[in-house]
Amino acid sequence: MSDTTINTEIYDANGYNCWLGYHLLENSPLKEEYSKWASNIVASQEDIGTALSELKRGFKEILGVNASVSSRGAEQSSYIALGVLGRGKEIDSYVKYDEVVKIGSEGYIIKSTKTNNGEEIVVAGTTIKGLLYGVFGLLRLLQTETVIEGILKIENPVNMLRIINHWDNIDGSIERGYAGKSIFFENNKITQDLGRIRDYARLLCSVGINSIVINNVNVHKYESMLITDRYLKDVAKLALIFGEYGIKLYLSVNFASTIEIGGLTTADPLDAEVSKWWEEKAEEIYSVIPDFGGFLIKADSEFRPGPFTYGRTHADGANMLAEALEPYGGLVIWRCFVYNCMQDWRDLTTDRARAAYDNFMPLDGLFKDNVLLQIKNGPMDFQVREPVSPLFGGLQKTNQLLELQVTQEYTGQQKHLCYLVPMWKEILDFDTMAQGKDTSVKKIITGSVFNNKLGGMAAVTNIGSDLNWTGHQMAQSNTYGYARLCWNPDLSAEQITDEWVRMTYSNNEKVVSTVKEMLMGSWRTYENYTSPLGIGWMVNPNHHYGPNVDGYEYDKWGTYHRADHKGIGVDRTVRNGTGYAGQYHKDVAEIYENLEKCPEELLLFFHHVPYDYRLKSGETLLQYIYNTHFKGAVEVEELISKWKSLKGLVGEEIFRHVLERLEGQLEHSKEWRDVINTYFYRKTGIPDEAGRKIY
Ligand code: GCV
Repeated sequence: MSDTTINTEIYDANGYNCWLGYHLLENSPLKEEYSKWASNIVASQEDIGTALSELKRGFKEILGVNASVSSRGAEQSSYIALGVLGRGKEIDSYVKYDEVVKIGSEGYIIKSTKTNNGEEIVVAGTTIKGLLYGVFGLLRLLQTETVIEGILKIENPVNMLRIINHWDNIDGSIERGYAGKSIFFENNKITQDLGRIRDYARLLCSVGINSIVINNVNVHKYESMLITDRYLKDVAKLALIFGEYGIKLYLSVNFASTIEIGGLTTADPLDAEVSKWWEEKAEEIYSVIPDFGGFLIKADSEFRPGPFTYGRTHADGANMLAEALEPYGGLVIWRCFVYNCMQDWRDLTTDRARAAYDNFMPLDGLFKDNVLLQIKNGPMDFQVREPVSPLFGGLQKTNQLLELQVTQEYTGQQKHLCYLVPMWKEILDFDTMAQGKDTSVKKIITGSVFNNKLGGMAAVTNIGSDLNWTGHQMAQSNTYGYARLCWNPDLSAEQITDEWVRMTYSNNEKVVSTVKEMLMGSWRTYENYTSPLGIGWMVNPNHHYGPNVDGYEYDKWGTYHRADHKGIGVDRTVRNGTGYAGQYHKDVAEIYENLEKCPEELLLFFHHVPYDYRLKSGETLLQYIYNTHFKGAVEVEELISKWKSLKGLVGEEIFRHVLERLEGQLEHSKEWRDVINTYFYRKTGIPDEAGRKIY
């Protein structure tokens, strides 16, 4: 906790500890079982202090046990042994050879063995980081009241890079932040509240995050200075704290830093002076932060500079930076969110959806080994529903990261409950067919399908300085869920949700089933009352909150949806439209191309459809829009009554806070319903078949 003089009860009551709130198991029959071995910790390695103290803290808070620590186990009847494998027989003797070989550098084993006079539990990794993950893994089992007796659990993260991106500005503001100010920056300075940073690091580590980018991808003048001596020492302090929890720190950099802060007149990646400047910069950074992760770059996008200015490619730009970082093992993460935001949306021959693929496919295979391309999940911009980017399955010779958005820019800005794990599962499971059936996104990003050296996931965080970190306390579930999917994208949404509810609120079955139901349906509910069938946007300009069908700021003509009095939707077919559907593998393209085969939830993304078109349900398109918008608002009412049924079963303050947010959501969902329905009623003149009043 950041300040020990602050009343910790207020922190607890508001959800500051998130899923590490560690409720005391009161009536659980398992408590006694756990407590037998949890009272005696056997650990002798000197550098495992963080893992040890986390374990002790967990036992104290979950079981009420003050564990004693000793260096020998055999004397006690039951005990838990803790350590890094490969450092001598004290810990190695607990783990068999065929088990050890299955534990990767970030993996762990949790094993329970019955002995003559008790039970022996072992938690071990092959590295300190793996051991830490093991400790949090064990505590998760306790928190969710899982039987440990007889367990043999070997876990390794599926994705190599599990990254959090902050869009924090150095003045303390956060681009698309809905939970207060930055926890890193304040008034152009780096925070001195390192206690909070430490709390954050342990939260992230507990769910397996191993990389963090602390500043916004839109790097302006001041942010450029983060890689100068004005800030580097303070950045190093943050890096040290994250390092203790196995997390590497990265920085977003301005592609034109040579001009912004370097005194050069060019940022041409093929200019010798420019590459020399970056080489020296890399040397300087690594001399202060030896464990520095690397750079994240947004180039040639939304007014950010990039290699196009010099007639160079993005491979030229990325590789120049990659060469500078290579001697230190640093990585360049290069975003594919490159498009012309000044495009004229009335011009039917340009289609923003095509941009990432058109820009990056020709470069496949031209990037250095320490470059990764970071690709947004969809071709547009984190809309409530989009198809998966065709770069997944398209790119084969390039390291790739999937970029998701945890912060709810277009999904209710943490004023609305919108649990995104079900959406992310669909994205990860999407079959690109690139190498026949079962070439899913989740496989591609591990690097295993195309033998890429690096891969993983990144997401824009929803974290800020609010006491509960995420504004809407329930939005913590999105942070948790994202991280758990990075660790293992095969986990089901149900399991992740179950864990989160149990760890955050309680193991009370009514709480578990009710909150799970609320979370699992909330994305669909949000979609119901907002933008239908993949058409996207429909938001107010700039801040992107609230309904405005023609409002998207980059389309001042209000034409992106191609709505007129007869129909709506964008024809992206190869046959008649923008040709975007043809960017997918032919088996997928064929489905999107074909009006009858196209998944209905993406109908308007791929096709221009008349309002009287009949959907599979038998409803006309127009009636579907009316129906879902009425339904969405009703579903929010149901969310409220579900939550109210938990009064007395969750903490009072959290109960009040969530209820308040849900009531706000109800008002806004009605506004959405009315604005969207009225828009289409006015366009078509056709009333609702059920005779409901459209305002
Ligand atoms: C950081 C969208 C957001 C921008 C964001 C951009 C990006 O356009 O509205 O705020 O900029 O995506 O991902 O770079």
